[in-house]
Amino acid sequence: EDGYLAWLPYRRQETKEGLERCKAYRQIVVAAAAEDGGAVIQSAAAELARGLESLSGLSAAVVNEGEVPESGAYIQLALFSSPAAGMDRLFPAAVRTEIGPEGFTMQTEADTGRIVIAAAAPAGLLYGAFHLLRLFAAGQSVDGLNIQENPVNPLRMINHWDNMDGSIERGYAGKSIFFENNRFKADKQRIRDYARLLASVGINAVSINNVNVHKQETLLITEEFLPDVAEVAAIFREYAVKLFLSVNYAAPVEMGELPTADPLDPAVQAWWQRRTQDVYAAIPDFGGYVVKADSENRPGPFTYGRDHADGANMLAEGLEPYGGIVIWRCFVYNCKQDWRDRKTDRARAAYDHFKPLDGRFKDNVILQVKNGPIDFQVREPISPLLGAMPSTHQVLELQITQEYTGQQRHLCYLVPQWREILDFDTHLKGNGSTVKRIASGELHGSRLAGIAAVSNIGDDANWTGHRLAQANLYGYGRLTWNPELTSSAIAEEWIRLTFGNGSEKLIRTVQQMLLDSWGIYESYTAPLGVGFMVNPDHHYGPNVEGYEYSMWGTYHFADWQGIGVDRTKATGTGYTGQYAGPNFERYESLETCPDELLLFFHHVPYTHKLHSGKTVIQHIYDTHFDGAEQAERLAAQWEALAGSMDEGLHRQVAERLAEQAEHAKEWRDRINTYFYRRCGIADEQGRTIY
Ligand code: BDP
Repeated sequence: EDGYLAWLPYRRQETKEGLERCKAYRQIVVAAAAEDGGAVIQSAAAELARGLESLSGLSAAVVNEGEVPESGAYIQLALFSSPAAGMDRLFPAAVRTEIGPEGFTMQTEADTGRIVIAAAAPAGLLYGAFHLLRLFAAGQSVDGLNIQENPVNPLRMINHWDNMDGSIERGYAGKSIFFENNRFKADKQRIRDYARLLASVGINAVSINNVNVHKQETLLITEEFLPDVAEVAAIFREYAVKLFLSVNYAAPVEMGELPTADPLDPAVQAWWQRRTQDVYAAIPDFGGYVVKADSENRPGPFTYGRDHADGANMLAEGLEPYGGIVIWRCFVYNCKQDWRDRKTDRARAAYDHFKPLDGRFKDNVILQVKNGPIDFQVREPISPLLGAMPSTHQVLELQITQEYTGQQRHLCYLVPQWREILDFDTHLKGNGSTVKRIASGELHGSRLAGIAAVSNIGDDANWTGHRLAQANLYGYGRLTWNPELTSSAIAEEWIRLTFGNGSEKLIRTVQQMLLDSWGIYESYTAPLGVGFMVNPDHHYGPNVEGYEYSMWGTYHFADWQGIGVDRTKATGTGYTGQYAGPNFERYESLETCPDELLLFFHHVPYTHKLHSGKTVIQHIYDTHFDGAEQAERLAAQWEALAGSMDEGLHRQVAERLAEQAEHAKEWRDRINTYFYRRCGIADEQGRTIY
């Protein structure tokens, strides 16, 4: 089993009851006129038929109203506006007003058993169809359903960092599914299958090329490639996913058409308007542009003495007539800093650059803010910029691809981390000003809001390299739809869909492995929130001083006496001052700073006592010995599942877990040895430190 079907294999139902249920619902009726967004509704119906066919082992079909048996169960997809029988009774006005443009409601009619999925618009029917399929696949009863669902986040996006040569920046699962040899791939089947996966977890937007836009990708908005882009957009459209492109801020210059990219130059403005017009001529529902500007050597408005608002607004103007948006990234910092300068703090940069611009952005600009102030580390505080610009739209940026969390060779289920991020209280508008309320747009009443995340897929047979890393893509979608879902519930859903319901032992074991994995990874890598300690460039594996004397601004300042970055207002870089009241106080003071972030905020001696009662150095030793042991335990837990799943699938994951266990020992020894030699303090338990 190669894993290509991911969480949609729709395995034959294991129980008699489950099987009977799926057999009963093999007819799908569409009650909507063809002009009502036909393609998406067709996808919804086709998915139901395909799923039920596979779950029941019998053929299933989409039939006309007239072909439906008078009695008996079937599934009906209906827009509120459609004339289907009984709609007013099943979905009275009070219910309909609760359902947003992408939401759905679903009911089982008591007397007939008919399940009606109803929505205001086609996308809702698609999400409802996948929701119902999840229930069938999990072997749950569908009697008496009465469900109302709306996605919490308006924008639920995936960012691809794919290059047209086929490579993927920070990709750990093969090559691009979109591009090869500087062109689009001819075979689009894989893109179609990907669109299904995305829609099945509620993703509604995708950008297909890297934020670092090189020469070739600059041409994506030209006549050379727009027909291909349009073809891909059409595939996604059938699954209600909007297509975006990353653009090169200096495109007019790069393409040799203008001498400048100054956003205030009328020729530059006209250039972008013309290009944007071409894009919309090819793709009328194009989403907009994703922009990384003035960041890590990318061009931007700074070159012309302009600021980010000038830059973003210029692009926004071109998109405005078509309803398009600019997603402007806030990952802006000095990547050529002097490592000897302790006062320049990369963590401060996004807030310092963007906060003063609040209120200056056009209404079709969204700022995209990474979850932490540095760069997707296993542990970081929440970016203080999130929510700090009440008059500006923002989306939260997460990283599904495991750049710093084991690169899909180590197991690291990231949903618990994302839950923590979303549940974090910024206190910006009093208690309860959580990141999830900022992301959803609710806290500041933002029209545009949501979550974007960097993709973890490639053309590996199973999409994600590590089969269990599929749970991160699945979990990202589900959590973005509803941030109240728990990490463990999402894990269980994914396991049941992926492996079936046959073995309770398998379900519980894999669930526990997933839930433990983030903590395990954290325990054998960089300690107490200090971050990095990875090999430069590719970022895999331990290298304690890999970035310590470089220009990237990611330092830990370990010496023979202590370690950590003083980011306090009192004596350090003042970064803590970017947080609202209670968070500022909590991080500023050594007494209240949480252990797991201690070294992010404070420089302390190795003998400093944590709240746990341990010294920093003993904590480092203990967590690293323990983490390596637990990585071995993961492998053993998986081993015990041999025989309860497809052999090839079992072997593939077993190999990765074995590598992880080995590699965790290397992490343990490199970190422990480094600190032991620096400070000379022995491990209380006398374990081997080289
Ligand atoms: C870092 C990656 C780099 C990206 C950059 C970004 O190492 O490859 O280009 O973020 O987000 O995590 O732009």
